[in-house]
Parts: sequence; structure tokens; C-alpha cells
Amino acid sequence: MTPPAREENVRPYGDKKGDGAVQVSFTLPVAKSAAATEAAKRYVAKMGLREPYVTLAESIAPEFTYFIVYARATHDVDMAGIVAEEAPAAALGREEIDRELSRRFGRRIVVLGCALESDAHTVGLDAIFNMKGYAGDYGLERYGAIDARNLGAQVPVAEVVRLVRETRADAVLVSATVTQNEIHVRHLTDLVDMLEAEGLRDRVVLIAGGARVDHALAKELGYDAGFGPGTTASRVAAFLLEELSRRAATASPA
Ligand code: B12
Repeated sequence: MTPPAREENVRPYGDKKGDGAVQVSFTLPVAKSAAATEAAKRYVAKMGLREPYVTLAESIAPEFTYFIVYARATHDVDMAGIVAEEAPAAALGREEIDRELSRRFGRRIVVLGCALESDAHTVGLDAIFNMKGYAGDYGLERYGAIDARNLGAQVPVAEVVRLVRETRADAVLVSATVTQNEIHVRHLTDLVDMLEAEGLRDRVVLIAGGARVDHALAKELGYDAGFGPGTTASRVAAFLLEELSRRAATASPA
């Protein structure tokens, strides 16, 4: 299928172009029954979606039913004028990035990774760091030119700052998963503030990642880049190569 023209109004595609096919899933706080299924259909209709078809109704607790409903949307979105920034990262493979990092820096780049304070989620962070990799893409621990140190979850901000100083880290990669009450914003901001207070902010490339993180949010919070769902390590490594090279080129001679 050819991608939509830049100024085209687009809508979801299922079977035929423009059919508006969507799938929604949600849980209603009612026991599984025919009435619950009817309620799910009516709820989807109230969302402005047509022809709701319940394809799954499953009891997940005595008073809760989980639904997957297919339906048709009739509205569309105009692609014209949409601007959404993403972290600049060339599509490079691990071997090329390794070669370039070694050639340009002549030493191993120290990269720290963590989830901050109360955040105990490690899977996203491990996907980026773990030697075995994620989605067919090896993690940073596999890169010969990168000294990748995964500090794990629930690392206090002050400890990260201490390790930045001690290891002379080139980059810090923070995974922020829990967003309840904007806690991720607070933790991410605390790290920037403390690095700034210690005069270390400009010495490290700061990257944030997580399910609710994007490049725009990360930039707004004082990070150099942000990566969301589906990120693979080579994209992050390519960004590191680009950003560290840019900094080296603009650094004034000591
Ligand atoms: C597994 C899991 C847990 C496990 C974590 C185990 C572990 N060792 O990690 C356990 C059971 C401990 C847990 C606990 C909690 N969890 Co939880 N958890 C999940 C779950 C099911 C999967 C998350 C996951 O592993 N995703 C897979 C990875 C690969 O995806 P990812 O994190 O998005 O990572 C990718 C990108 O985002 C990006 N990325 C991520 N990090 C980084 C970092 C960098 C630097 C970069 C570049 C990229 C990057 O790259 C990754 C690969 O592409 C999600 C629901 C879901 N389906 O997403 C809830 C979820 C994240 N949890 C949630 C909640 C609320 C909690 C609890 C608060 C529940 C509770 N009331 O106790 C606790 C909090 C514990 C704590 N102190 O942090 C909510 C968060 C909602 C919100 N708005 O904040 C979710 C979304 C569930 C939900 N729908 O309510 N959880």
C-alpha cells in the first residue's frame, strides 16, 4: 500500500482503505453476562464508533469483565501541518556504531542505566541494556565500544549523581515507567536539577525512556532525547554516537 499523501485526511485501515476499522479494549466493573456485553456495545457506540462487535468478553474477577470490541470510526485526521519531533538517530547497525565509537573516541564510552527512586520496572531498561537484546536487536552490553552499566531499578537520584562523578560517565539512560500522579516527571526533573547543582549536567548525555515518554516530553524536562515504546538499543546507540560526536566537535580545546 502506498503511504498517504502528506496532505491527505486519513482514518484507520482494516479491510478497505477508509473503512475506519478500530479495536478498543476495556474492563467494565460488572459480572460477565449478556447485559454486560450489551453495555459494552452501547459504551463503544457512545464513543462515536459505529457497528460495535464484541469479539471477546472475559470474566477477569467476580465483578469485572474484560472486552475487546471491533467497530468503525467515521472521523479522520488531516496529516497536513503535523509536526512531531523524534530523537535524531540514524539507522545504523551495532557493528558500524561500535566501529565509529572506537574510531572517534579511542576509548569505551561509559553509559549508566537505571530506573529512579520508587520505580521498580526493569523490563524496558533491560531491553535496552541486556546483552541478549530485544526484538532481534542486541542490547548495549553487547557493544564492544560501550561500557554499559545497568544499575537496575529504584536507584536514588543522589546515587546516580554520585556514580556519574565516580565513573566519569558519558551518558545516563533513565527508564521511567510509573506515571501515576506525574511521579515520572518529578523523578526525571530531580535528576536534572541535582546534576545541574553539582555542575555535571553538561558532562553527560541524558536520555529518558518509557511507555509514556516521548522526545518532546524529554526535551521539555531538560533531557537530550526521549524514546518511547518499541525502542531498540541500536537506535539509542546511534543517537549516542551522534550526540557525543556533536559535543566533541563543539567542545573548546582544554
Ligand atoms: C511488568 C509490570 C510490572 C512488574 C515489574 C517487574 C519488573 N521487574 O519490571 C511489577 C509487578 C513489579 C509492577 C509493579 C507495579 N506496576 Co507495573 N506493569 C508492568 C507491565 C505489565 C509491563 C511493563 C513492561 O515490562 N513492559 C515491557 C517493556 C519492554 O516495555 P516498556 O517498559 O515500554 O519499554 C520499552 C520502551 O518504553 C523503551 N524504554 C523503556 N525504558 C527505557 C529507558 C531508556 C533509557 C530508553 C532509551 C528506552 C526505554 O524501550 C523499551 C523497549 O522498546 C505494565 C503494563 C503494560 N502492559 O505495559 C504495568 C504498568 C507499567 N504498571 C503499572 C503500575 C500502576 C504498577 C504499580 C504501581 C502497581 C501497584 N499498584 O502496585 C506497581 C509499581 C511498582 C513500583 N514501585 O514501581 C501501570 C502504570 C500506570 C501509570 N500510569 O503509571 C502499568 C502501565 C499497568 C496499568 N495499566 O495500570 N509492574
